[in-house]
Amino acid sequence: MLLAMMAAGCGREDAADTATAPDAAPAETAKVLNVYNWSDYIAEDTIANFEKETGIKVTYDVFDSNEVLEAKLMAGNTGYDLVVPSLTFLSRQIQAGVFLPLDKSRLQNYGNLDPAFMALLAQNDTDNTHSIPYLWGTTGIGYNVEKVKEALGEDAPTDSWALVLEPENLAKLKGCGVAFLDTPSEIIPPVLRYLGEEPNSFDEAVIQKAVDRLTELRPSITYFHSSQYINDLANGDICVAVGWSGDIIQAQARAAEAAEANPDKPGVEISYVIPKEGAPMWFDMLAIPKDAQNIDNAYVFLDYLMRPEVMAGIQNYVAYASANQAALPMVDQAILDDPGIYPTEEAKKGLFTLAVLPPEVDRLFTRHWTTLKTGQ
Ligand code: SPD
Repeated sequence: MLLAMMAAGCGREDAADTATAPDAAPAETAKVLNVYNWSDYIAEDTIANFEKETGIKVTYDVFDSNEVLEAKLMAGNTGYDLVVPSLTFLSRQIQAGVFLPLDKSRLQNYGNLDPAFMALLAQNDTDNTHSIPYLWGTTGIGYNVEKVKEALGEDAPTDSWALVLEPENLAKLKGCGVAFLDTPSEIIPPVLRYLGEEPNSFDEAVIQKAVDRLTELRPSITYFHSSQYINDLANGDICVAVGWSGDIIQAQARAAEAAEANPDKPGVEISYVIPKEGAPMWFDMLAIPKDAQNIDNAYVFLDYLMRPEVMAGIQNYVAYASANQAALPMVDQAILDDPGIYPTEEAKKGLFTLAVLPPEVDRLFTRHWTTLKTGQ
């Protein structure tokens, strides 16, 4: 199922161009929409084009961690009409009754979504009742090719988690700057996988092994942050980041643009790798909170996002994969061919999804994470 879903060209021949003008919002609805999405996760013109076409004014706020979004959702009254949790977080938020069931008859472009993908996602959102897939990606390693070579030599293990999870390697990279995502739910599983353990283990003793390794690595980690690494990699301020696929590919693009603009300055070459031991893959989902105030407008925006040309424009800008099969013919060939965005058959074998964490494991992760970051 996973493999079929990730075939870059899947369903391309069948892709129907179902682009349509969005429904106009009913006259009594305020022409506003409040969206809460991940940072660096939409094209420059997506919102402006939507506002121009519909007259709906969008307030667009950003976050960079599921934990932050979840805290708001669980507290209620977020003020948002559309939010974008990752699938595993969405799953427990559904259990908590946070989202509105979607009326698919209001989404004319729903048929653009790949059915194989939808079946996979239905494992966490039964019958795809509450959510629509936005973008998906992997968690891997971004690195500055030149600086890593300088620090670790020609044989640097750039295809392996050993690059960042072996303390002696990370100690050598410390001088040029190391960033890790600031989220235990994304970091503990790949550390466990590298250590030969079940990445989604809920066993305290097994989790402790990852924590011990991270504690050993801690003196070499410059910072934990889930978005700052894009610019820092692009500017050469750090040389390695454990981060999200598209974000690192955005760093690559920003570095290339800077090099073009300043041909006299030495350029920065960034690579993204899905380590050979395997890596997390994840799906970010669009959902409407139950207490949303502008539900009609949220539907109009959801349908707009599912138009092939809109989704392809987003993908071409943020370098992530989508589940919109009708968009594929409009996605740049460079994106479709990039193994960091659409993984190779070999890489797909090692990808794993993240588990929905029970509350006690979630609390354990948070406790370990605080100690790791603050030393207390
Ligand atoms: N800059 C946008 C990154 C989006 C990452 N989504 C993360 C999902 C993690 N499970």
